[in-house]
Amino acid sequence: MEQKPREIVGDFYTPKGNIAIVASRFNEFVVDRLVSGAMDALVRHGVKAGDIEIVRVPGAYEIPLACQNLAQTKRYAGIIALGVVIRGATAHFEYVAGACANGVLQAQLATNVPMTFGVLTTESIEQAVARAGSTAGNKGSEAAMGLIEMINLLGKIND
Ligand code: INI
Repeated sequence: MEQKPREIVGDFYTPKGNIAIVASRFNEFVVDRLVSGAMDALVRHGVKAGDIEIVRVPGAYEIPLACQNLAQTKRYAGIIALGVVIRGATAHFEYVAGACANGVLQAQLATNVPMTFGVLTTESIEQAVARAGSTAGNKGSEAAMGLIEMINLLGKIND
């Protein structure tokens, strides 16, 4: 009889445990739309609003350290990083955006707590608005969906 490989895939059932959203205050009016998108996706997948904590940091550069400290408390099943970095707004775009992306990656690898990256890195504020719930979807809800999938995938891998 032909054998098939066993496939391990994360699903979108309600994940167990608390979820933290780390959101930067820089470009807050756009970040808030990402937060709304993430909350909406989590709640519509059965996560109770009371099991979600929103943690505010000054800018995207500060996101990784907050993620790492939250993960170290072991109180969270997963963490969503949300922010907006706009190239035109700063000469050190690469440093802020790169440090944020690298830092979140390092924090999740160091703590083994899944983290997803909903930090927009765009050329303009218009592009950011488009990706925060208008013409180009909502990267906050995408980050929330990615987190649910990763929490459930890691649950299956470690079962
Ligand atoms: N932080 C952002 O989140 N987005 C930006 O576009 C941005 N710009 O343009 O500079 C930004 N800078 C602040 C940075 O994240 C830190 O908060 C600051 O450098 C203090 O460490």
